[in-house]
This record gives sequence, C-alpha cells and structure tokens, in this order.
Amino acid sequence: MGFLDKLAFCLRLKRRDVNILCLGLDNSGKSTIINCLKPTSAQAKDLFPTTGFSVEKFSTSRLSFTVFDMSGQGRYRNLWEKYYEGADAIIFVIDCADKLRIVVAKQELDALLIHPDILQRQIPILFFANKMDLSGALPSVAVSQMLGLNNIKDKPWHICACSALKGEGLEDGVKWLQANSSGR
Ligand code: G3D
Repeated sequence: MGFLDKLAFCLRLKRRDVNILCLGLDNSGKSTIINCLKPTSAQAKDLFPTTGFSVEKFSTSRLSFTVFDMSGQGRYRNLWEKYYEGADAIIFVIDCADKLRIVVAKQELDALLIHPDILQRQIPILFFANKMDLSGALPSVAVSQMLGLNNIKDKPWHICACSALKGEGLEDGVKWLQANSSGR
C-alpha cells in the first residue's frame, strides 16, 4: 500500500473525496514530492496549460490532489484562489536552500492564511521543509521561525524536514496528515 492509499484508508472516507492542495513557490520541490507520493495508477491532467499557469490535478481512489506554483508575482492569483474553497488539507512546500525566496514564500503564506476561504477554517497545513540534503539548507526550526508558524493559532499545522529527492521525511508528514485530517 502506497503513502496515499494508507492516507485514504486511515481517513476512512466512505462518501467523498478529500481535496489536498499542494502549494509553494516554483522549484520548491512540489512535483518531486507528489511524484514520490502518488501511485502510478493515479490519473494526472494539466489544466490551463496555455495560460502560463499550470495546475496539475490527480486523484487516487479517495484523494484528490491539486498542485500549483504560487509564483509569478501573483499574476495568476485569481486562478489559484478558486481552489481554496474546496480544500480539506494543504501541503506547503519550502525550498530550505533558497534562503532569499523564503521571504517570498512567507508573503504567499500570509496571503493564503488571511484569504476568506481559508481564514478561521480548521484546515490542517503540512509544511514540507524540503531539500535538506543540500549543504546550505536551513534547519526546519529556522524555517519555521522565518515563516512565523507559531502565529498560526486557528488551524493545526506541522513542519516536517524532508528531502524529496531522496524520499526522506515524506512518510512522517503523511502520517501527521492522517492524524489531523478528517474530511468534511
Ligand atoms: P516544483 O514542482 O515545486 O516547481 P520540482 O519543483 O519538484 O520540479 O523540483 C525543482 C528542482 O528541485 C528539481 O531539479 C528537483 O530535482 C529538485 N529537488 C526537488 N526536491 C529536492 C530535494 O529534496 N533535494 C534536492 N537537492 N533537489 C530537489 P531540476 O534540476 O530537475 O530542476
């Protein structure tokens, strides 16, 4: 049983899919993480491929994933924000070796957290502090401080150090999501 099948099983979702958004800046490692997680049987399709804003969606038997970049100076913000409402959980990926752009990631995170479709919802957020295999990578504690995660009081969150390239640390994060997601 793969990570996602285990997650679906543990969520015991009998009636509806769970929608998980996987967000982060471009190059943070979202695709690499998702490719580690998704079973080969998952069906993937790209939406809006011609607008410059690419959304990947794929689903397993009970989980539906939507993956996109929060980049491009917010040019496509109105396109990506429409996915917030249906989200049951968020995976937010950070490139811990790209210290300069952690500031940009924080700006996007802050905008996400005050969005009306996210604010005051008990939606769990799993932060993957990625690229830990790189020598200059900041430790997850430092990333957590830079992102101000301790200020998130209204929803469960967890930060998990990982190296998607090596497939390390991902299972811990999925286990946390299992424990903190319930669907709606
Ligand atoms: P994105 O989907 O968020 O845009 P990708 O990011 O998954 O496409 O990853 C961007 C680049 O970072 C890729 O390198 C990928 O191999 C690399 N990467 C992803 N995760 C890790 C990691 O944990 N460690 C290291 N060292 N690299 C990682 P390329 O060279 O293909 O652009």
